Amino acid sequence: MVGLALAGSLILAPEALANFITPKAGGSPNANQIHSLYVIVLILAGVVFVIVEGALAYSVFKFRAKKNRVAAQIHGNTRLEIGWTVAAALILLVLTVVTFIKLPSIVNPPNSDSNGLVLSASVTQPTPPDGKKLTVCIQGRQFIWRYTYGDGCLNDSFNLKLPYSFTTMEVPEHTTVVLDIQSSDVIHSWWVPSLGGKVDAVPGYTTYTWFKALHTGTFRGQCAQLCGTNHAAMIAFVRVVTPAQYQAWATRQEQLITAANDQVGRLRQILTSEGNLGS
Ligand SMILES: [Cu+2]
Repeated sequence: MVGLALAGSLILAPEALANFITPKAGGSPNANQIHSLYVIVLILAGVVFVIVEGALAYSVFKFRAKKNRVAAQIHGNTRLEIGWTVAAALILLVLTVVTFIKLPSIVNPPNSDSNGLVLSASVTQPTPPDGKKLTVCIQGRQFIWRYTYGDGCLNDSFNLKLPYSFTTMEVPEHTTVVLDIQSSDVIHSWWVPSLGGKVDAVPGYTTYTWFKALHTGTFRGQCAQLCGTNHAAMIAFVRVVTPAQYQAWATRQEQLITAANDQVGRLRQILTSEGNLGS
């Protein structure tokens, strides 16, 4: 019955169980590939489960102990034993081949769509075939995510006055977004399930992943590595907007940052002229 229920749930309710027994997907091609690989493995495992448990249940019933009968003493069945050994090896072979066929589409970023937005063309990080992408640097710190947008965000974001934001990442749809991930304190883990795999933010290293949002909307994520007392509050949102909306947002952020810097500069001047600020 358990086997039948499992098989039934596999066949009948992919929607209802979409986020229950399989990974989230739908936001980015790599997330979709991870999802379909998971489903292939799950179905194969389900078939094996039903066959093995079915044979077990059948045998327990068919050959149950009966009064006044002596059990047959048999040695085994060579053909059967070779058969299930070969079958198991074949299943592993199929899973290996399918996995290696799918891996490149999970690991390597594809080109942006023609209606996407292309902001940079650098070749130092994982890069789509045409080299065009939006780079976003992610910095994990106790207990918030910081995002800096654009080429040079890893080393020179301050001088370049690149736009930045916290907690909510703003990105254009149909655009390949390559993420450079770092941490300033302990190990964190970047994970927005609908947009692909989970990648650790490790102090002293830069790790990479990517996504290409298939449509606008807001996707939720969460630091997936216990990083301290406020780990549970370390949430992340990715807000996917149209390319035009993204550019307007980035321009506005740059203006706000420039205005804030000017204000600090003026305050510094006043304080210095009054002798209230040491040089
Ligand atoms: Cu964290």
